[in-house]
Amino acid sequence: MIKPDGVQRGLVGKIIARFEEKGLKLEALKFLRPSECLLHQHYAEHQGKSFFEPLVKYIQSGPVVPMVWQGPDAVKIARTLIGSTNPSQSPPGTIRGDMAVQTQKNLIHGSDSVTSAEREIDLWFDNKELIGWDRDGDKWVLESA
Ligand code: IDP
Repeated sequence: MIKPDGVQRGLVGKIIARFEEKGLKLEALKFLRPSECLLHQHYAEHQGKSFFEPLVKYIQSGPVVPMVWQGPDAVKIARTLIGSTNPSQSPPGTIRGDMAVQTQKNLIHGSDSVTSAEREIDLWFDNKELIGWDRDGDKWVLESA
């Protein structure tokens, strides 16, 4: 999910390009202002931490771009493309390493496991919004296509 700082800074296209260029396949995307209730569920694991309320307020401060990217090892690949939570410890070449400075405004959220990805996809999308499609170029990206 591209956070409000990514949208406000006009980085949506650049961030999406990183995932497309890597070879992951876009399965769903939308543009919305998330409710407080949705964010409380999304960040449930951080409830009670000092940064929780400021984090929810910041994510609610503007529209965000939730997306679903699909592919072999997609969660691992996406986390590598995104970089470390703290952009100052994120190497050049990563989204956070190249385009962000501090931990809270680190541009993008990425699911940290397949289980969280399934939970988060369910929170942010209806089943009918997930678009299954055949990508012609997959034979040049995937071993098995
Ligand atoms: P992640 O986004 O890299 O998976 P998490 O630990 O799940 O990192 O934290 C969720 C989000 O909460 C971070 O991306 C960041 O925006 C914010 N956050 C985490 N730790 C801090 C902190 O110590 N100060 C301010 N914001 C934080």
